[in-house]
Amino acid sequence: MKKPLTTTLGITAALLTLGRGPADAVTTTILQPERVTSSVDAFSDQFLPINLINQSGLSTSYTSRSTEFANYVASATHSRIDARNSWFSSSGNRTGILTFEFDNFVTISALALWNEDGEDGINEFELFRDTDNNFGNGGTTSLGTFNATERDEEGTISGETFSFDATTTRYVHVNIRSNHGHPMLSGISEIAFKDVPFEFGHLPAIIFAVSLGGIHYFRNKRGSKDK
Ligand SMILES: [Ca+2]
Ligand SMILES: [Ca+2]
Ligand SMILES: [Ca+2]
Repeated sequence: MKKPLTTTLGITAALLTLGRGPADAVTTTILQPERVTSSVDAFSDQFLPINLINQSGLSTSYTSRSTEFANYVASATHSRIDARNSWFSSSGNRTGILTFEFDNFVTISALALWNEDGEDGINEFELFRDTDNNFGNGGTTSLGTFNATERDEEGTISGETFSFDATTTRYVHVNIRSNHGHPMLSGISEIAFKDVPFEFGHLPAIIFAVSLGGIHYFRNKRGSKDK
């Protein structure tokens, strides 16, 4: 009797799931996006979205995919507005969508944020992964809704981590829904992501699962032809 292809694929999927280990078992590093765009204009040429990902204003620099994530976010601070190294939306736009892009598919499990200080810093935002860099054409999956802490106007800005279930994607949208009270605009100092590295130790299990699925499929196909 022919085993349906869906059953074979189901077994393969289950084995693939078993092949994945806990992400926390390996060191996670900080990941720098390649590009960032905004759905709204910047306040001026001194406050472009690139200031969000180029490490401008951070107290110490990091090396993407090398520097350990948690320790870095806990210790690095960002300077305040004076140094022109943050992003600000144009006047009249307190909300907007920032789109981050990686050169290849990456697996990420957290966003690191250095907010803007004071009431122009962002408050509520929803995070999405997407099949492309266009928020408006669908293909999005929500990774969660979060609230960023309001930062002291007088001090340097501390990093903050927002965790979500590990996901593989090339595109991430930050949909900014509110700020901490500024009537005209919103700003962010820096954003990076937590990289979940590919675990080579699980490669044999994944190859085995895929092979098994293929063998099941072709055996069943041949078996049904014989009868
Ligand atoms: Ca910056
Ligand atoms: Ca401010
Ligand atoms: Ca899309």
